[in-house]
Amino acid sequence: MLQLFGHPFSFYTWKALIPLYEGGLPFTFRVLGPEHPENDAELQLRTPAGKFPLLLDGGKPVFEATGIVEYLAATRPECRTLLPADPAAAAHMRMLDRVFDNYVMANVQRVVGAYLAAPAAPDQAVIAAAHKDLARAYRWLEKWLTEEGAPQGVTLLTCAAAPSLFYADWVLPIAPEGCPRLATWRTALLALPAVSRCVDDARPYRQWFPPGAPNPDRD
Ligand SMILES: N[C@@H](CCC(=O)N[C@@H](CS)C(=O)NCC(=O)O)C(=O)O
Repeated sequence: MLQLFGHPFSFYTWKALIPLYEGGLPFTFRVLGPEHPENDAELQLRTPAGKFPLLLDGGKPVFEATGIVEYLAATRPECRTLLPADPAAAAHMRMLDRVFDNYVMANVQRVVGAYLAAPAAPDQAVIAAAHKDLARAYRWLEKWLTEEGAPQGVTLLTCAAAPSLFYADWVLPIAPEGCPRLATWRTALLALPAVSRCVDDARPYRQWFPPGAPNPDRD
């Protein structure tokens, strides 16, 4: 039986949950938090940095969200289509996966980090720099979508893009006037059953989002 260590509100946990849900794979969700100290103890023991998600397949630990998606694609027939069979297409998808972690999610984390460090007076210079870099990533993604079109199916790209664009839009809204394709793609991603399940399961925790969650009537 697979075991996933993570939290329903964590974007990198979503990245691992999406392929599990999409593939209909049975797993035990070992939620992290003060109510389950034993889960945190095991996470600390099994991972190099204590970061989540962590997947346990029997006794085998698999960490880094992308590593988990890759592992599921390699070991579970239900997940084989997460990566293209063609090696060049797979390499292209892996490159795009890095764009979402390094230039979308990392900038969301910079803003979140500024609020965690000083909730009442977050460093405005840090926030402005993160917004600038995020806006640049949005422009690049809009151009990419114009050239290549919105990706189809549930793949590694879905696992990377859906959580990062979900939270990025909370930090710096993706303006439909400036980035219409990106805004439309985000909406389409959130409508995928595996993704909407993550969004719904995270609703009770929205007040935890350090910069403040948007109006509850929009995702
Ligand atoms: N590179 C890691 C990043 C994971 C990560 O930053 N996870 C966050 C939760 S979304 C975390 O563990 N935060 C707690 C910490 O940094 O101690 C991955 O892709 O899995």
